[in-house]
This record gives sequence, structure tokens and C-alpha cells, in this order.
Amino acid sequence: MKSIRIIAAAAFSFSLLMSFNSCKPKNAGNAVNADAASKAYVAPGKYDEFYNFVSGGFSGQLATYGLPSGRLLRVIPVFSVDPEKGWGYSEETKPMLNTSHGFVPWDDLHHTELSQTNGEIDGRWVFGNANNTPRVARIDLKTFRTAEIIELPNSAGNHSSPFITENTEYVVAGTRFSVPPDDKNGDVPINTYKQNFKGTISFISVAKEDGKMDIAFQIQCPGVNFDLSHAGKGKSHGWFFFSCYNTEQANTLLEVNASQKDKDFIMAVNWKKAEEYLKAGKGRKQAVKYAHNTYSDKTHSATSEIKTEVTVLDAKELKDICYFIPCPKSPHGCDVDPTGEYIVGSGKLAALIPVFSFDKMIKAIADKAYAGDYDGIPVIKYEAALYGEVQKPGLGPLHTEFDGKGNAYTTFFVSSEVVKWNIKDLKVLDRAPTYYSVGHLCIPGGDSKKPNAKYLIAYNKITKDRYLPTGPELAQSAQLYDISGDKMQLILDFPTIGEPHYAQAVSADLIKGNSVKFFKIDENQNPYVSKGEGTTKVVRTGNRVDVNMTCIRSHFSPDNIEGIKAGDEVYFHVTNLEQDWDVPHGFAIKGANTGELLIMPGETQTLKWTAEKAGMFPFYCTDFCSALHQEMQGYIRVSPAGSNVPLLFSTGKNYPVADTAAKK
Ligand code: RUQ
Ligand code: CUA
Repeated sequence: MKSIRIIAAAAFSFSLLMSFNSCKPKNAGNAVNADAASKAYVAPGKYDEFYNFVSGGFSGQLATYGLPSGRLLRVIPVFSVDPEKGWGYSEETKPMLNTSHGFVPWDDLHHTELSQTNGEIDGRWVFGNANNTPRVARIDLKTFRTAEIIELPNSAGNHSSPFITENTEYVVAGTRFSVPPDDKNGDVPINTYKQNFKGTISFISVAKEDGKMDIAFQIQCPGVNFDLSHAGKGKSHGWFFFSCYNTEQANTLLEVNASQKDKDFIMAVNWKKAEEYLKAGKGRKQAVKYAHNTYSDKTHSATSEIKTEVTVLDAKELKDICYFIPCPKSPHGCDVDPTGEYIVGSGKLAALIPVFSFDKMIKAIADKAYAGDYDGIPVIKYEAALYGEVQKPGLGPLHTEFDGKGNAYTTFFVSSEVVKWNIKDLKVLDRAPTYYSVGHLCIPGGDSKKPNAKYLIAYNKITKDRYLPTGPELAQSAQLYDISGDKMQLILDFPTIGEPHYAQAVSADLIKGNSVKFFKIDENQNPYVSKGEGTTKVVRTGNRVDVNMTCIRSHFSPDNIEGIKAGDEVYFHVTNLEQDWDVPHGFAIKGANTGELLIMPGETQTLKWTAEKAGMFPFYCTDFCSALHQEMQGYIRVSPAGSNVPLLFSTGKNYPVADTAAKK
């Protein structure tokens, strides 16, 4: 009997899985009304109303768009090298990509989260997660640059991250893959998952003043897959909610084996309680290795430190930190409404959306309304925590955002639509097709206490016929809806960089006034800075040559360098002397097997170049900076190894020929 039921269940979920590919909405062609263009139109020279920070998925970067125009404003390099900006190529930025596995030039960034104060977006920082080699990055919204990256031990596939608490006390990170803890032998049979694999969630503290991150503590949980998370807010501040799937603890063919159970879990974490245990010394210090990288706008360079210890709390021993709430079926999104009372779980394979009540959950815990435990963690009875279910909302629910007016908007991957429903009566109010197979969505402030619900953006997984064909791969598509009225109205499609997952948006007023226009050259503390042309120099130390040079419209100083020998390692430390907005200079040299440098006004950046053979090597400015940009160039003369051509450098003058000849 039991085995028949399992087979039937497997067959059911398999057929669901087969239909888990997208279907095309019916009224595809004519969904745009005539007034749509004017709603998305931002006149030339006018600013957009919102910044939209969009994760780049497998591009590893984060892109900034203006809304409602959908104009791409900037790609911020985070976890992947970016030869356009020299990120990960300049000596100053390389340490940012250091990890306990060494230099890692790529990652997969899935979610962005803006910092908050009192549950409202404050416009200071945006965080991003690295999914593959688990890390969290903090981007400074004064410079739109990655300021800090911290690696996460005991983790693999950092997916339920980087969600934050309402005063940015913590950024969390839950492991997607459970794995044996880093200090245990990982060389165990894969099918010992149940015994040896653990799921770790990390709480990264964020310093109030400067945003500096630190792993405050980790919680060791049962081995399952953590997927997404959101913090409680208001009354539920102090709690965090994580969706988990694979409570079957399968280690192979998860598409079938992790879809067996009718319900998986949302894990509720009482992090205030965890803090108490931490203070009481209940944490275990664990030897681990992880990198912590910070970028300084004073030295214009990064430092990487390898840390060796974390404090781990055990959820099984410390009974009242973690609770499981059953949630149908392989939940993905886990979203908390602006009041903090309603927790929405989106089961990818579920035909309904469960909405849980925070108050009921607290009461259930007080009453011990449990349906047993799972690996030592109490499982709250489904009905005891449930507020209600949205019936027949669509197929394949993934993510929910809120408008602050009592409505929720959920994306449906399989039925390719966004569905608006009322949180109180759980009735569906409106549905709008997406083109196609929507994943995440974003309403400005939509996961905060104060949404600014003028627009909704859907980030779609499949583009197909929406744009001109560009070969087998098409840009992913974002779609903008006006949600100021009762009905959602599609007003714009725009392509994105990489694959967008979560994104956040915020009123431009919170950010634009703080934007740094240039770095003050007087405050530049890079050890290789030249603060004027008079202090430039070329110094040989063995086969290392340091060139401290400057650039300003429209020349480099020095621009003639002789006496470099084949085999020399040359470090070009280029300082941009400009003190004006939007005047970067670039630096590229023939044969360099790295990227370029793109040096902001007042900044110093270093390109390492190996002079591999004798010859003449031109270098030039890559960024059109003035009418005489094309004149902004220079030469390096490389002589054979062992040559005694003297080291000479100059700008605007020539040495007598005799001085530059090899000595007999
Ligand atoms: S994911 S489409 Cu956040 Cu990586 Cu849901
Ligand atoms: Cu400097 Cu072009």
C-alpha cells in the first residue's frame, strides 16, 4: 500500500515536473495599451524616478537601471572580473576576489538587498550574494563600487542571501547545499547525507557607521536545502524565515527524489534568542578558513585577510532558536508583508499559496502545538501557524512582493503571470501575463515596511520572441508594470545583463545627492600615488620596475620609458590627476594579458605587465577624454635581457642619443 502511494506520488510530481516548463500566455500580442509609452517615457536629459538594482545571475555582477525608462545606468562589478573597468585585473582590486580557494574570478549573483533603517530603505548600501563560492558583497552607493566581500565557511551554494533585518543589524546567508561542516572529514560517501551533511545559516553583522561586515554567528541546522529567506519586521522583528526544500534529504536526482513530500518547511529562526545564547557562551568556536576583503577609498586598494574561526550555535541542542513550519511543496520564495504579520511561502509545485500568521506561530510555540520534530527541531502543526491559503492562484508560484496597501503580488513561473491578491481575504484581484516564465519581481521597497508601489518589475527567465533574434541566446527580459491603479498595466520591456534574479528599487532622491563625483587627490594614500607630474618616477628593483605615473588631459607622464628589459615585471601605477566629474582616463599596453585600467579622477590604479621580449610597446588612454584623446599615448622600449640601456623616462623632452644607447 505504502509503496503504491509513493509511486503514485512520484508519478504525480513527475507530471507536474514535466509541465514545469513555461507555457505561453494566451493573449501574448496585444497586452500594451496606447498610453503605455508615455508612462515609461523619460525625456532626454531628464532623470529617472527610481534606481533599480538588478542581480546579474551568472554574470556575477549587479546592474543599475533607471525606472521607468529601463535605461542601463551602470554595471557594477562584484564577483566577476570586468576587463572594462579593470576589476580583478588591477593590482588594487585583485584582493577583492580572493577566497579560501585562492583567486576566484567568477560567481553567480542572485539577489540584491538594499540596507534599511527602521524597516525603510536608507540608500546607503546594496548587498549581493555569491551563489557558487559562498560570499556576500556590500556595494557602497556613494561610489557604486563593491566595498567589501566576506566569504562563508560551512556553506555551499549561498542562495538564501543576502536578506537583511530591518535596521541592517544582520545580513543572512543560508546554504543551498548541505555539506559536511568544514572541520569534519568531507571525504565520506555521498549517500551518507543523512548522517554527515549539515545545513548552516550565517548571520553577518553590519556595523552601523561604516557597514563593515563580520560573521557574528552561524547556526547549524539539519541537512536540507535552504532556498530563500526574509526577515521579520515590526512585530516579527527578531525573527528570520527561511524556505527549505529537499527535506527528503536526497542526494541524487533531486527533481524526483526531493519532490516526494507533500510539504517541506519554512524555518523560523529566533535570532534574538540566538544572540542571547551567544552572549551566554553557548556557541562553539570552530576552526575554519574564509576570506574577508575590503576596499579603501583612501588607499584606492583592497586588502584580503584570511580568518580562521567562527562561532556556531547548534539548533538541535539550543531548543528554542529554530522551528519548522510545514509548507507545501518545495517552497522557493519566503516573503514577509510590510506589517510583519504575514509570511508567504511559495511552493514551486503547490497549487495554492499558504499564508502564515506570525501571531499564530508564536501562540503555537507557546502551546507546543507540534507535529513531532524533524532531526531534533520542533515542527509546528501546519494549521496552528496557517492564516489561510490563496486558492487556485496560478501554476508554479515563486516570489511575492507587497504594495503596502494590503495587496501581495506573486509570480508564477509555469503559468507566466503576476497575480495580485488581497492579504486579508486571500482573494485574487488581478492577473497580468509576463513574457515569459517570470522568476523574481520587484516593487520599490516591496520587501520593506514602506513600499512605494507605483511600479512592479517582472524579471523573466525566457525571452523567445520578445526581441530581435540574436542567435541561440537572447538577453533576459524585464517588464515594467504600472500598478498605481486597480489593474496592472504592462508599459515596457527592457533587456538585462546576465540573468536577473531578485532586484530592488528605490526612489532616486535617496541616492543621487550622495554620489561621489571624484576622489580628492590630496587624500589619496595609495603607496604609489604621484600627486603631480613632478613626483613621477621609474624605479628598478631587480627585475621589478615600478612606474609611478600620472595622467591628465591629454598626456601621460612619463610617456617615454627606456631601459626596460625582457623578463622585467613592470607595474604601471597610474594616478589620474583630474579633479572633475566624469573624467576617467584609461590605460592599455600592447600585449598585456590582463584588462585595461580605468582610473577615476584622483585615484591610482596599477597594471602589472611582463615585458616578454625586446621591441617597442605603445600604450594609450582608452577612454575618450578630450579633443586630443587620440594623442594621449606613449612608448616603452624593451631591450634584451642583460642589456645595459639605462633606465630613462621623460615627457615632452628627448635625451641625447648617446644617453639612450646601450653602453659598450
Ligand atoms: S532565484 S527565480 Cu532567487 Cu536564484 Cu527565484
Ligand atoms: Cu585620457 Cu583619453
